[in-house]
Amino acid sequence: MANQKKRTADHAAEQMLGRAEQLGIETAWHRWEAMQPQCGFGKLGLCCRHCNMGPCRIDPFGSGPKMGVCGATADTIAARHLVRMIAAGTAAHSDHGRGIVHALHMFGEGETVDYAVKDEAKLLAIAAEYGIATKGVPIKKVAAEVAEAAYEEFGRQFGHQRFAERAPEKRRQLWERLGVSPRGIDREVANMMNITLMGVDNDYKSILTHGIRGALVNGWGGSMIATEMSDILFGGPKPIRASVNLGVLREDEVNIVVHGHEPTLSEMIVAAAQDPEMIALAQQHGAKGITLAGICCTANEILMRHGVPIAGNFLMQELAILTGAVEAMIVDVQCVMPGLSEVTRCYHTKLVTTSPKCRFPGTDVAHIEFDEKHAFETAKQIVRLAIENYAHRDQSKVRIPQNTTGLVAGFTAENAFRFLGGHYRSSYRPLNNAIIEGRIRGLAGVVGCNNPNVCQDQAHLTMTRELIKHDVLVVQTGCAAIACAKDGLLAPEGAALAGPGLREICETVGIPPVLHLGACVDNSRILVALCNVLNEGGLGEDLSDIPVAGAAPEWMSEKAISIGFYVVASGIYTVFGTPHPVMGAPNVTDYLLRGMEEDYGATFAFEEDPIKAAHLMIDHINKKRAALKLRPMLHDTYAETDATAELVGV
Ligand code: SF4
Ligand code: MSK
Repeated sequence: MANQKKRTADHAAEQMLGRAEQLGIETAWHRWEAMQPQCGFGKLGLCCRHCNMGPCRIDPFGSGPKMGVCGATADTIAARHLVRMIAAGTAAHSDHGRGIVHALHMFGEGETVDYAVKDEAKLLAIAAEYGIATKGVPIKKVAAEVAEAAYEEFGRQFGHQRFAERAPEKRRQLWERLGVSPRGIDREVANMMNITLMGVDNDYKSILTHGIRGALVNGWGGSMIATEMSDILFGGPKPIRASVNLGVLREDEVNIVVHGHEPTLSEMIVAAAQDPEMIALAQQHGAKGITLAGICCTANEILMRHGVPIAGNFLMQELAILTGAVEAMIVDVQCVMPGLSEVTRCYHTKLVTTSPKCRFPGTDVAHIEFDEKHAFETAKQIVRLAIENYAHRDQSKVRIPQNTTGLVAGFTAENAFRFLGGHYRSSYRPLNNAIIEGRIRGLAGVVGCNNPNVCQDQAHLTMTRELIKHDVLVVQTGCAAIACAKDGLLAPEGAALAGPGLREICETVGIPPVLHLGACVDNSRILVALCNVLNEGGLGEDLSDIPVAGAAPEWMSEKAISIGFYVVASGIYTVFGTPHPVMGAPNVTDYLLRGMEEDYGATFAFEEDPIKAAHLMIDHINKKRAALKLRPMLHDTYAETDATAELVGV
């Protein structure tokens, strides 16, 4: 296979792809290449299978059909499909949140001894926000009541999400006016599925409006609940050092990789892997110890709370198995590739599914169902299985790339920007002042997945380097954060690549120029952080006033579509790398790229070139700076050097 360089910017991934080809093992990259050319109708959003009169497809260019059998136009078809993507993304993040609430409730009711409240201050703060009395009330009872109040957000029949009240007054009024204040979580998901049924909503703009409300219920509901309840149960993250990339796996230890999203499982696996009984058992089996590493957002969850190393991001799940050194890959839900079982069949690696929501066909995948009541025992059972599998490892097949990079993770809306003021000025004031005075140009959130349709990590790295070079402080979540961690941008030394204003601040305070804010659900931390920026004063009255932009340069998941919509509907301009599947629908495309400005004060942009995308973001940030009448940048590198950027990793 030619052109390996273009498949990934990561040298460890490149080595493992070579290994895959040597052994004739297929990965997502190979399957993507075999899939070319991919369906043009699908890419443009012009095919529909919503009823049995179809499937239908619209001919965007020639004299073929311009309507489905039912009469649906390109705009109706594309809008319906996009909103079903939002529904899936919102459902995924929100069900994750529901799982954490369930664990908190079980703790409160005394039904599990494996979980406890690790952040009492946050529990009390959320209780106050929910209007729950706490004075003299035992902590377990408070936990149960907070969990019950959070459950109500899912089934809410009246009013709107309580966390949506965190949004600035102006934004909430706008949402009310446009009819998109997010109501009950389950209601919004059901509503999106209903209105996109054949013969319900046929007006593209009305369909999109339902979708926007369904996305807002994710950002200001399901995801925010997931983040807040996780902090209560597992502790609010604090800055912590760790390392990343496949080199974190050890030749002489039992390697366990945990992959998926929900920390209820991964937290227990961390505890089990550190249990002296388990370590002794590993030694009895001839290993020096146990190495636990993560993939995808589960990796981010246990990285930010425990410093557990990360093996890689989304596209590296199969490559981790290809090292030949993984005794067990433990998965729960989301972003778990069906192709994993094919790769594990070539090795001794045991694939362990743990959720009734995520099963694989066949008998060679172990299913050990995880529940909150027996959480630690189940985690130990899984770790034991991995240890016993060490004897089956064929050392002649082991190839672990030696690549690792250091990083600092564990920033939150509560702690991230306080570091800018050091211990003595613990507020958002230093951040706001740095923006106002022109040392920091603005903020950017670069988030999202990997996708073999672009060179792995390259867009994340190129865009992020370009942004920090021009004094934009970047925050990240998900696989984007892992990509930049592998490149060293999440280490304090990454400040050497920042523009003069940002570099000076990072070096003074000792933070990286790119802050890791957690998993995909933790994009809610970015919303809260931006509300704190507004509350601090001096940068406008609404989220759309702040010099900030978002991006998902390598998006893959439907969750990214849901995130994108709640971010734009919150007033933040957002650039996606590859377009949403709507480009064959002229009115839908026009609304996303232009029309949303009038309604929400922000739009999407689609730009595959990460340098051009970064410049779109910087131009937007500059426009917002000008509207706020902020001072010119102290050192305006952008004006001087905007043509000098280069793609990273080719
Ligand atoms: Fe075709 Fe309309 Fe049925 Fe879609 S809903 S498959 S466009 S007939
Ligand atoms: S894990 S949703 S590939 S960021 Fe959250 Fe990564 Fe995207 Fe999954």
